[in-house]
Amino acid sequence: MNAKEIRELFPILNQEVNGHPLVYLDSGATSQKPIQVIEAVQKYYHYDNSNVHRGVHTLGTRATDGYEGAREKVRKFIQAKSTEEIIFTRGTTTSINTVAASYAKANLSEGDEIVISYMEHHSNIIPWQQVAKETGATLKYLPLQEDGTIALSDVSATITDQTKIVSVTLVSNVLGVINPIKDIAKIAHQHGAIMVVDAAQGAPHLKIDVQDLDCDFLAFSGHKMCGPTGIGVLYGKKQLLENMEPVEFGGEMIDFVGLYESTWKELPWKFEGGTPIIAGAIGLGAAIDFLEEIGLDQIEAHEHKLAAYALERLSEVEGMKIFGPKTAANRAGIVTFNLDDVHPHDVATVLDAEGIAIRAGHHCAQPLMKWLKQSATARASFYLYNTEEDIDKLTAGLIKTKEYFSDVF
Ligand code: 7TS
Repeated sequence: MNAKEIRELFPILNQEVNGHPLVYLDSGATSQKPIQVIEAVQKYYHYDNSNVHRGVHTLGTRATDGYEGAREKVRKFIQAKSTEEIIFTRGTTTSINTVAASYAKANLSEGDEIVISYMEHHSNIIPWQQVAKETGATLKYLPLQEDGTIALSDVSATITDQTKIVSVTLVSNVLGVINPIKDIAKIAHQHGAIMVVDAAQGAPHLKIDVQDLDCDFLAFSGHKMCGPTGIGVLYGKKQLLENMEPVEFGGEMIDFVGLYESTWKELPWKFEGGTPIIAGAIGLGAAIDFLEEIGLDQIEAHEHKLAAYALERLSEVEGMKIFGPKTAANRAGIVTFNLDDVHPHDVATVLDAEGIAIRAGHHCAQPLMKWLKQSATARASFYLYNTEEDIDKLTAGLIKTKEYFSDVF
């Protein structure tokens, strides 16, 4: 299937916005959903809706099978050893907060270090700031090279025997950089630290093998990979999860409840307090089926091609400044830029009038904006349904924006 045929499977893309066919270039914020995912969620509510793990009735069994079936799909998708290692959460943010609140607060104390990088999303910064405040641990940043990439020599120089947690994004949501997680994990482990991976921008676009990466925790969100909002995943190595306390307490996660003491269910359910996100998990399972049918290799190659094409076309626009690596090598389908003195919000507004959706702002990465010496940037992010024609329209829209603002000033 080519990108045009894939696009046909996304009903939302078949519409006009402000009198122009929609060009959606904001998949980094959230992806659109194919008909298969929409129908899977609809079918669940239409025929199977029930609570899980409790009913002996038929609908309860169907809902449980759908929910637990989705867990197995996730396990296979990231090559985890066991479904005990797959915890459903609300998304990447909740997954990272779970590691911070449970593992980190129990295992860190004064003198310990947490290492993250300058390119992290706020969701992979603030939980660690909080851990540092509460435990007395020190938060350290991996520096970036001039093109925004991380050098392994800097990783080796930053991680020490005092480092207990290293948490880095697989793909930057601003620079599009793909980080050498496997190598970073190796260095972390040599110092006895654990490796946490923010895969919010990685899981939708790259084949992930948690055993090959040898990461200890990995977090991602369903909504950025064709699935519904409100569902995400925390992968954790069984041995670590077994020794961690739950973060949420209540129904679903207990084994026995006494008046003053209770015991927890086994993995993964001890981390899933309350009625879980059943429809979300089923939708995520359908999204995984969809992505695997197309093939993660094909998706990655397609985005890589689009990134290379976008770098080439956008460079034609006068006054264009593109951030991150100059070539598409080691880049996912994200291109962030600024156009001379035109504020990125103005760029996004003019493009919107042309039916083109991009993101403008700090992209929840204010430390990175500081490093880039920008208060805000514009970002185009691509997915499997985007085409070179979309990038041609973006380029034309940016030339128009530039002309418009040159006339104004
Ligand atoms: N980590 C990265 C690298 C992200 O890009 C995002 C969301 C998150 C974590 C948080 O994911 P959530 O699903 O829990 O919200 N990034 C973006 C973005 O780039 N634009 O909007 C959301």
